[in-house]
Amino acid sequence: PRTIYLSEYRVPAFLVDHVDLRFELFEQGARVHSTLDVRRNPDYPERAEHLELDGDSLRLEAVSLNGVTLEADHYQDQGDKLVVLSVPDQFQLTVVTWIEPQNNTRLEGLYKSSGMFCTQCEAEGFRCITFFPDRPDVMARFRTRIEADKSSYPVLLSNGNDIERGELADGRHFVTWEDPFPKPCYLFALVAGDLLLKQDTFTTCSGREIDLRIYVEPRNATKCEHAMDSLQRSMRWDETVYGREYDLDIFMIVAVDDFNMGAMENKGLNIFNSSCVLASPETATDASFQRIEAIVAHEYFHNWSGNRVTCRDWFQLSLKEGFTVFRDAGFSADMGSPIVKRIEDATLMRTAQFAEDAGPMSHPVRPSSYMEISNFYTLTIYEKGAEVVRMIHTLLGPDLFRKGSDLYFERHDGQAVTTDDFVRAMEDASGRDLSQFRLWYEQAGTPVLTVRDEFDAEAGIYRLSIEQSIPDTAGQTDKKPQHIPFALGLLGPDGEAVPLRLSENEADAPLERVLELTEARHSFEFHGVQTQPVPSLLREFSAPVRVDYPWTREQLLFLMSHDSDGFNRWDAGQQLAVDVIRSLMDGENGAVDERLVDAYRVLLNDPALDQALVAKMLLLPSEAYLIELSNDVDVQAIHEARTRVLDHLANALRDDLLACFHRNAGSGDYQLTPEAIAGRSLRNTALAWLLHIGDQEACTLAQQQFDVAGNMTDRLGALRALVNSRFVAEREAALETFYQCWEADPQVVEQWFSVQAGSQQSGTLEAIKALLQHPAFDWKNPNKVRSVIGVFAGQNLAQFHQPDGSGYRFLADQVCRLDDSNPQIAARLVSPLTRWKKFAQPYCSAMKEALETVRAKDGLSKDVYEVVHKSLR
Ligand code: B3K
Ligand code: ZN
Repeated sequence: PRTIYLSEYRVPAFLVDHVDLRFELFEQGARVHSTLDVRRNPDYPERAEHLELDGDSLRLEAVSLNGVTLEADHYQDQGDKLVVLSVPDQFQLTVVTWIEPQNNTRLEGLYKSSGMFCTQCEAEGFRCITFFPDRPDVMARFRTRIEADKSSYPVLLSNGNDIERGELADGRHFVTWEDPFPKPCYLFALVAGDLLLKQDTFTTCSGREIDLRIYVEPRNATKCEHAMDSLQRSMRWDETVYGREYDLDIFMIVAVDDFNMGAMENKGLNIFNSSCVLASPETATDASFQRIEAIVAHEYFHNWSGNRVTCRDWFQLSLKEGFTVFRDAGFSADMGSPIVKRIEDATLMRTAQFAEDAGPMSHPVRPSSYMEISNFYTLTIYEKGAEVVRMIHTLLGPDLFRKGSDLYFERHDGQAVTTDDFVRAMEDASGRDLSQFRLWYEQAGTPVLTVRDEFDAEAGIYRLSIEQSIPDTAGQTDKKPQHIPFALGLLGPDGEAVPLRLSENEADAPLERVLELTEARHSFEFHGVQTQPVPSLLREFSAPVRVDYPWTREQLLFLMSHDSDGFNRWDAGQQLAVDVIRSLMDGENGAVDERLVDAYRVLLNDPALDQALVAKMLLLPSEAYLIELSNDVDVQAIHEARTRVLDHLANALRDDLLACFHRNAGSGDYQLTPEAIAGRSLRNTALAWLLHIGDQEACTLAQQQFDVAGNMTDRLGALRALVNSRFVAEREAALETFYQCWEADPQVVEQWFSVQAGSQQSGTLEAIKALLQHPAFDWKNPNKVRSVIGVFAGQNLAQFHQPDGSGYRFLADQVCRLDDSNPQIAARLVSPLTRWKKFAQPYCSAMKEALETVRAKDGLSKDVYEVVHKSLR
């Protein structure tokens, strides 16, 4: 496969002003008539003789230019390109193609999912529908006419407004849609099916009434309320916080079962993975409610950050994704608990994005090359990209940031632009120089800040030295220092905030500062400090960096109970737990530090603490995070040490956990407030810990909760606790009952698969293989594949990393199998194997061997090829 480079970017040779599409949909295939109004791009440096259009898996039926059918010697059908020879300066080109949506298992372009037609065009799926300049800087107005059998496909949807509909012969009908906004073809969408409509309205800030529609399969009629509610709140929030009003008269969401990603922001017609839109308290957990709220918001926010202002090329993907993730994070924080949201985001960064940044697929937020763009929808583009925008927000402050975003939207409305354009708007609006800051977009790798301090009691000076270094990553060495906002505070002996005087007589010194690091080495002096303070570093995770500071356990315990920054209280608890777990791995048979037990006891018993924060603080660092922090990783050793700490805590705190369980019994009705969510989380954590140590009383409580729970969070919490316990008979009975009860609901069955695939007890390789044979498992449905294979290989680390390599061979086999039907999913699944260099023997060699078997497969897709080759080199 060919590598594409950012440096090769050229403006398009031809522009398309208007696209007229006509789809004839049949069971045995679809005929697509496409008429393009094309003209030469005046900005293209030379005169291009021929027009080149992209295509993929298309059967070409006819080509005509200005209404005249072209003879075969006037064009070349090269399969992935249609070249129309010697074209005039301006013309109309009509292309007719035949495609087979019913056989499309890649789920890119036009395909069928549970009987309905739907599309996914980002990044390069439109070329699977018709020949077109499939690049985001070609923006056109689309008119789309859809024709299909009326009884099977009563609902026919595309972008924009429906302007005409009518009957056709043979029981067929048509609807024509027109989208007044020019857009790149990756935002095109079409849906045809027998769908139920849930409708509501939204009145915009300027008083326009928007018709909001959610289309689902009829059986899902009762699961749309939360998505509708989330949509309305997102629309209001974007008006209030960013001044962005919705621009069409209709906004539609369609839920489809087979979908590679979470959702897609097609103009006016968002298409969602069912699991990211459908929810009811009986069937969805708190986590899915929150996920749905965030994704509905994310896709809605794209209407401005992505659609009105789009990307010039796919190297700029983070322009829309990083910014939109930043926006949806702000929304989620405002809708729930900001601390919890920040903890979740920082956890994802530190466990998964840092790992990506240190692995073979590492790339900058703005990559400079790729083979397959689908492989670059990564945590780096999305989450690190959002952190980069967040740092701009921190450096500018909220008001100048808003001025910057207003300028960005105004200056670039209707354009396809670059991350650099985004930064320039921020600079122009604020007057700040972000030239060094731009390195965040260009350099891959996670900066390491080495922080050391000393206290000069006599002079009353506390000195902090900070050194930054950025590790070498795949293809990038000798990096320059980056511009890092570093938030900190100092705590005095009673936990009080110490004023941060950077000069001797500074009056009204702040209690928290954001230091701006720009050099490889800085030192700061804080004056007028009476006693040795405890530093609170990188508050709220003010930059996506690692901090190396020689913490003592006393300091961490102190921060855990005194830091005014809730995030750092949580972080201190994590560091302490990491330290305790690691010391068990180093020293043979060391005992668990009783101070950790005491700290957890306080958390469990002090009702004055923010319970949402407590619920997070009680969760021990995950195995994935512990692995990320280590080199030459022995997974089983990490698993055993972590399990020992968990055992010890659960035994020592048994009564406190039971009390916590009962105290958080919850009231009857299901609420989604941070308090209610925290209560359920605490209750289920307590249950899980107690079942972990085989507590009989807790087993009975779990069975009761499983039977009577009025919501899925508690029911699944009980099931998960049982499944992870040694109560075999109870576990099997609960799994059986659960399936019987929910087998008709795909979203619930996915959770049922996940619980088993993630289990320490039943999630063994044999059990996983059995799940693949289960009648509810479906290789063509990405959610099912993810809920079994993805969860096993990506989350059940102790079971996946078998010293004999059986877990790895299993994964390699499944990747090869999926590579033929759905390469995008296959390329994502292979990722746990790509980190082989990080692991100790025998894991390391066995992982590498498994990767080599994937590499040896015949006809490997470009997607998997790129990941496997980069990992083995
Ligand atoms: N923009 C889509 C991602 C589509 C990826 C296709 N391979 C979802 C989102 O980020 O909103
Ligand atoms: Zn997005």
